[in-house]
Amino acid sequence: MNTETESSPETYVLAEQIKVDVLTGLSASPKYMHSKYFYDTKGDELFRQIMQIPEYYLTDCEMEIFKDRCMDMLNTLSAFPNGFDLIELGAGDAIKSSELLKCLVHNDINFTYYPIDISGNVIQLLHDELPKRIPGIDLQGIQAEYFEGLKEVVSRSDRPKIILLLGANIGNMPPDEALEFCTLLREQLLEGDLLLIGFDLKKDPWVIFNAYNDQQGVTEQFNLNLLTRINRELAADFNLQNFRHYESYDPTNGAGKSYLFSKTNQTVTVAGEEILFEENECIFMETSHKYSLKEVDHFALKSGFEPVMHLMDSKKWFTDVIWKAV
Ligand code: AVJ
Repeated sequence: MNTETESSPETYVLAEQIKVDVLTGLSASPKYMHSKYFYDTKGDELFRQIMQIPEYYLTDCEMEIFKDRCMDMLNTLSAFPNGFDLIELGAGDAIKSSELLKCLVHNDINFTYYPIDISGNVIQLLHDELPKRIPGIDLQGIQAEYFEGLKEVVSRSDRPKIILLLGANIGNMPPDEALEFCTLLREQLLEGDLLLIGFDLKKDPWVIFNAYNDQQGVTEQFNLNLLTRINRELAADFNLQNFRHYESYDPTNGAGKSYLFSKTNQTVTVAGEEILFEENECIFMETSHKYSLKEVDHFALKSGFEPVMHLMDSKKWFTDVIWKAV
């Protein structure tokens, strides 16, 4: 499955959607884009590179949690004697969740793993690779957005659900949207179902700033790649040399934001429409919101969950929490 070359009905809908979203965002003031569109094949690869750069601590911290604490997770997660569905929203390469999956399989826990990802490329890779890494795994990948995919699983199976939302993916939403997201998620679940969710924590603001403003410039390439994608998919003519990345982090509220700004006055054509940029005008590309532990607990209670467990890395920079639907 490859969203760029396939011409199935779903791909057509996706193509229409990206066009509407991009034109809406570029006609707004300030201009913005949806960060979900970062992840085409090249974007997936650039994000894998981001996870390797020294400044991007999030992956290492969460990996440490999954390497060290799987048995603790397992005790809480294996509370369903007749098995469960383990649904990972935004599975990506599933490296972190693989630690947990291995642990569950080795302990003969009865479950089906449903990785859901917007990238068909990612789902294909998981189907090729995961059964080799974790023999015996019951795997059903779904290419979809989060709720679409979740509804699909609910229609296929009525077993209890455990949702994984790792990698601070929830950080891509501003707090009010994130809260609404958790509330909607809760509505898809039954009492007793579980959610294991990662939040990047507030910390030394320079550490956060540097994670999104790396020396090698991979984050800039990651942002610029969305313009390349738009050039290809929406017959646009962005000149990448005319845009630069800018990052901001506000330690008073935890809001990390990334932008591309126009280096000059210019006109760009996107899907037949002319978009004017003034010198230094910004496109708001992505939110990466940071929380305190207290805010995380508050989120659980406000969205219909009860916090069951907090797991943290040794630096206390990142947390994976387990919430129970009440
Ligand atoms: C995939 C949303 C967790 O916000 O940290 C990394 C994406 N963007 N560097 C994040 C990202 C720039 C990442 N998430």
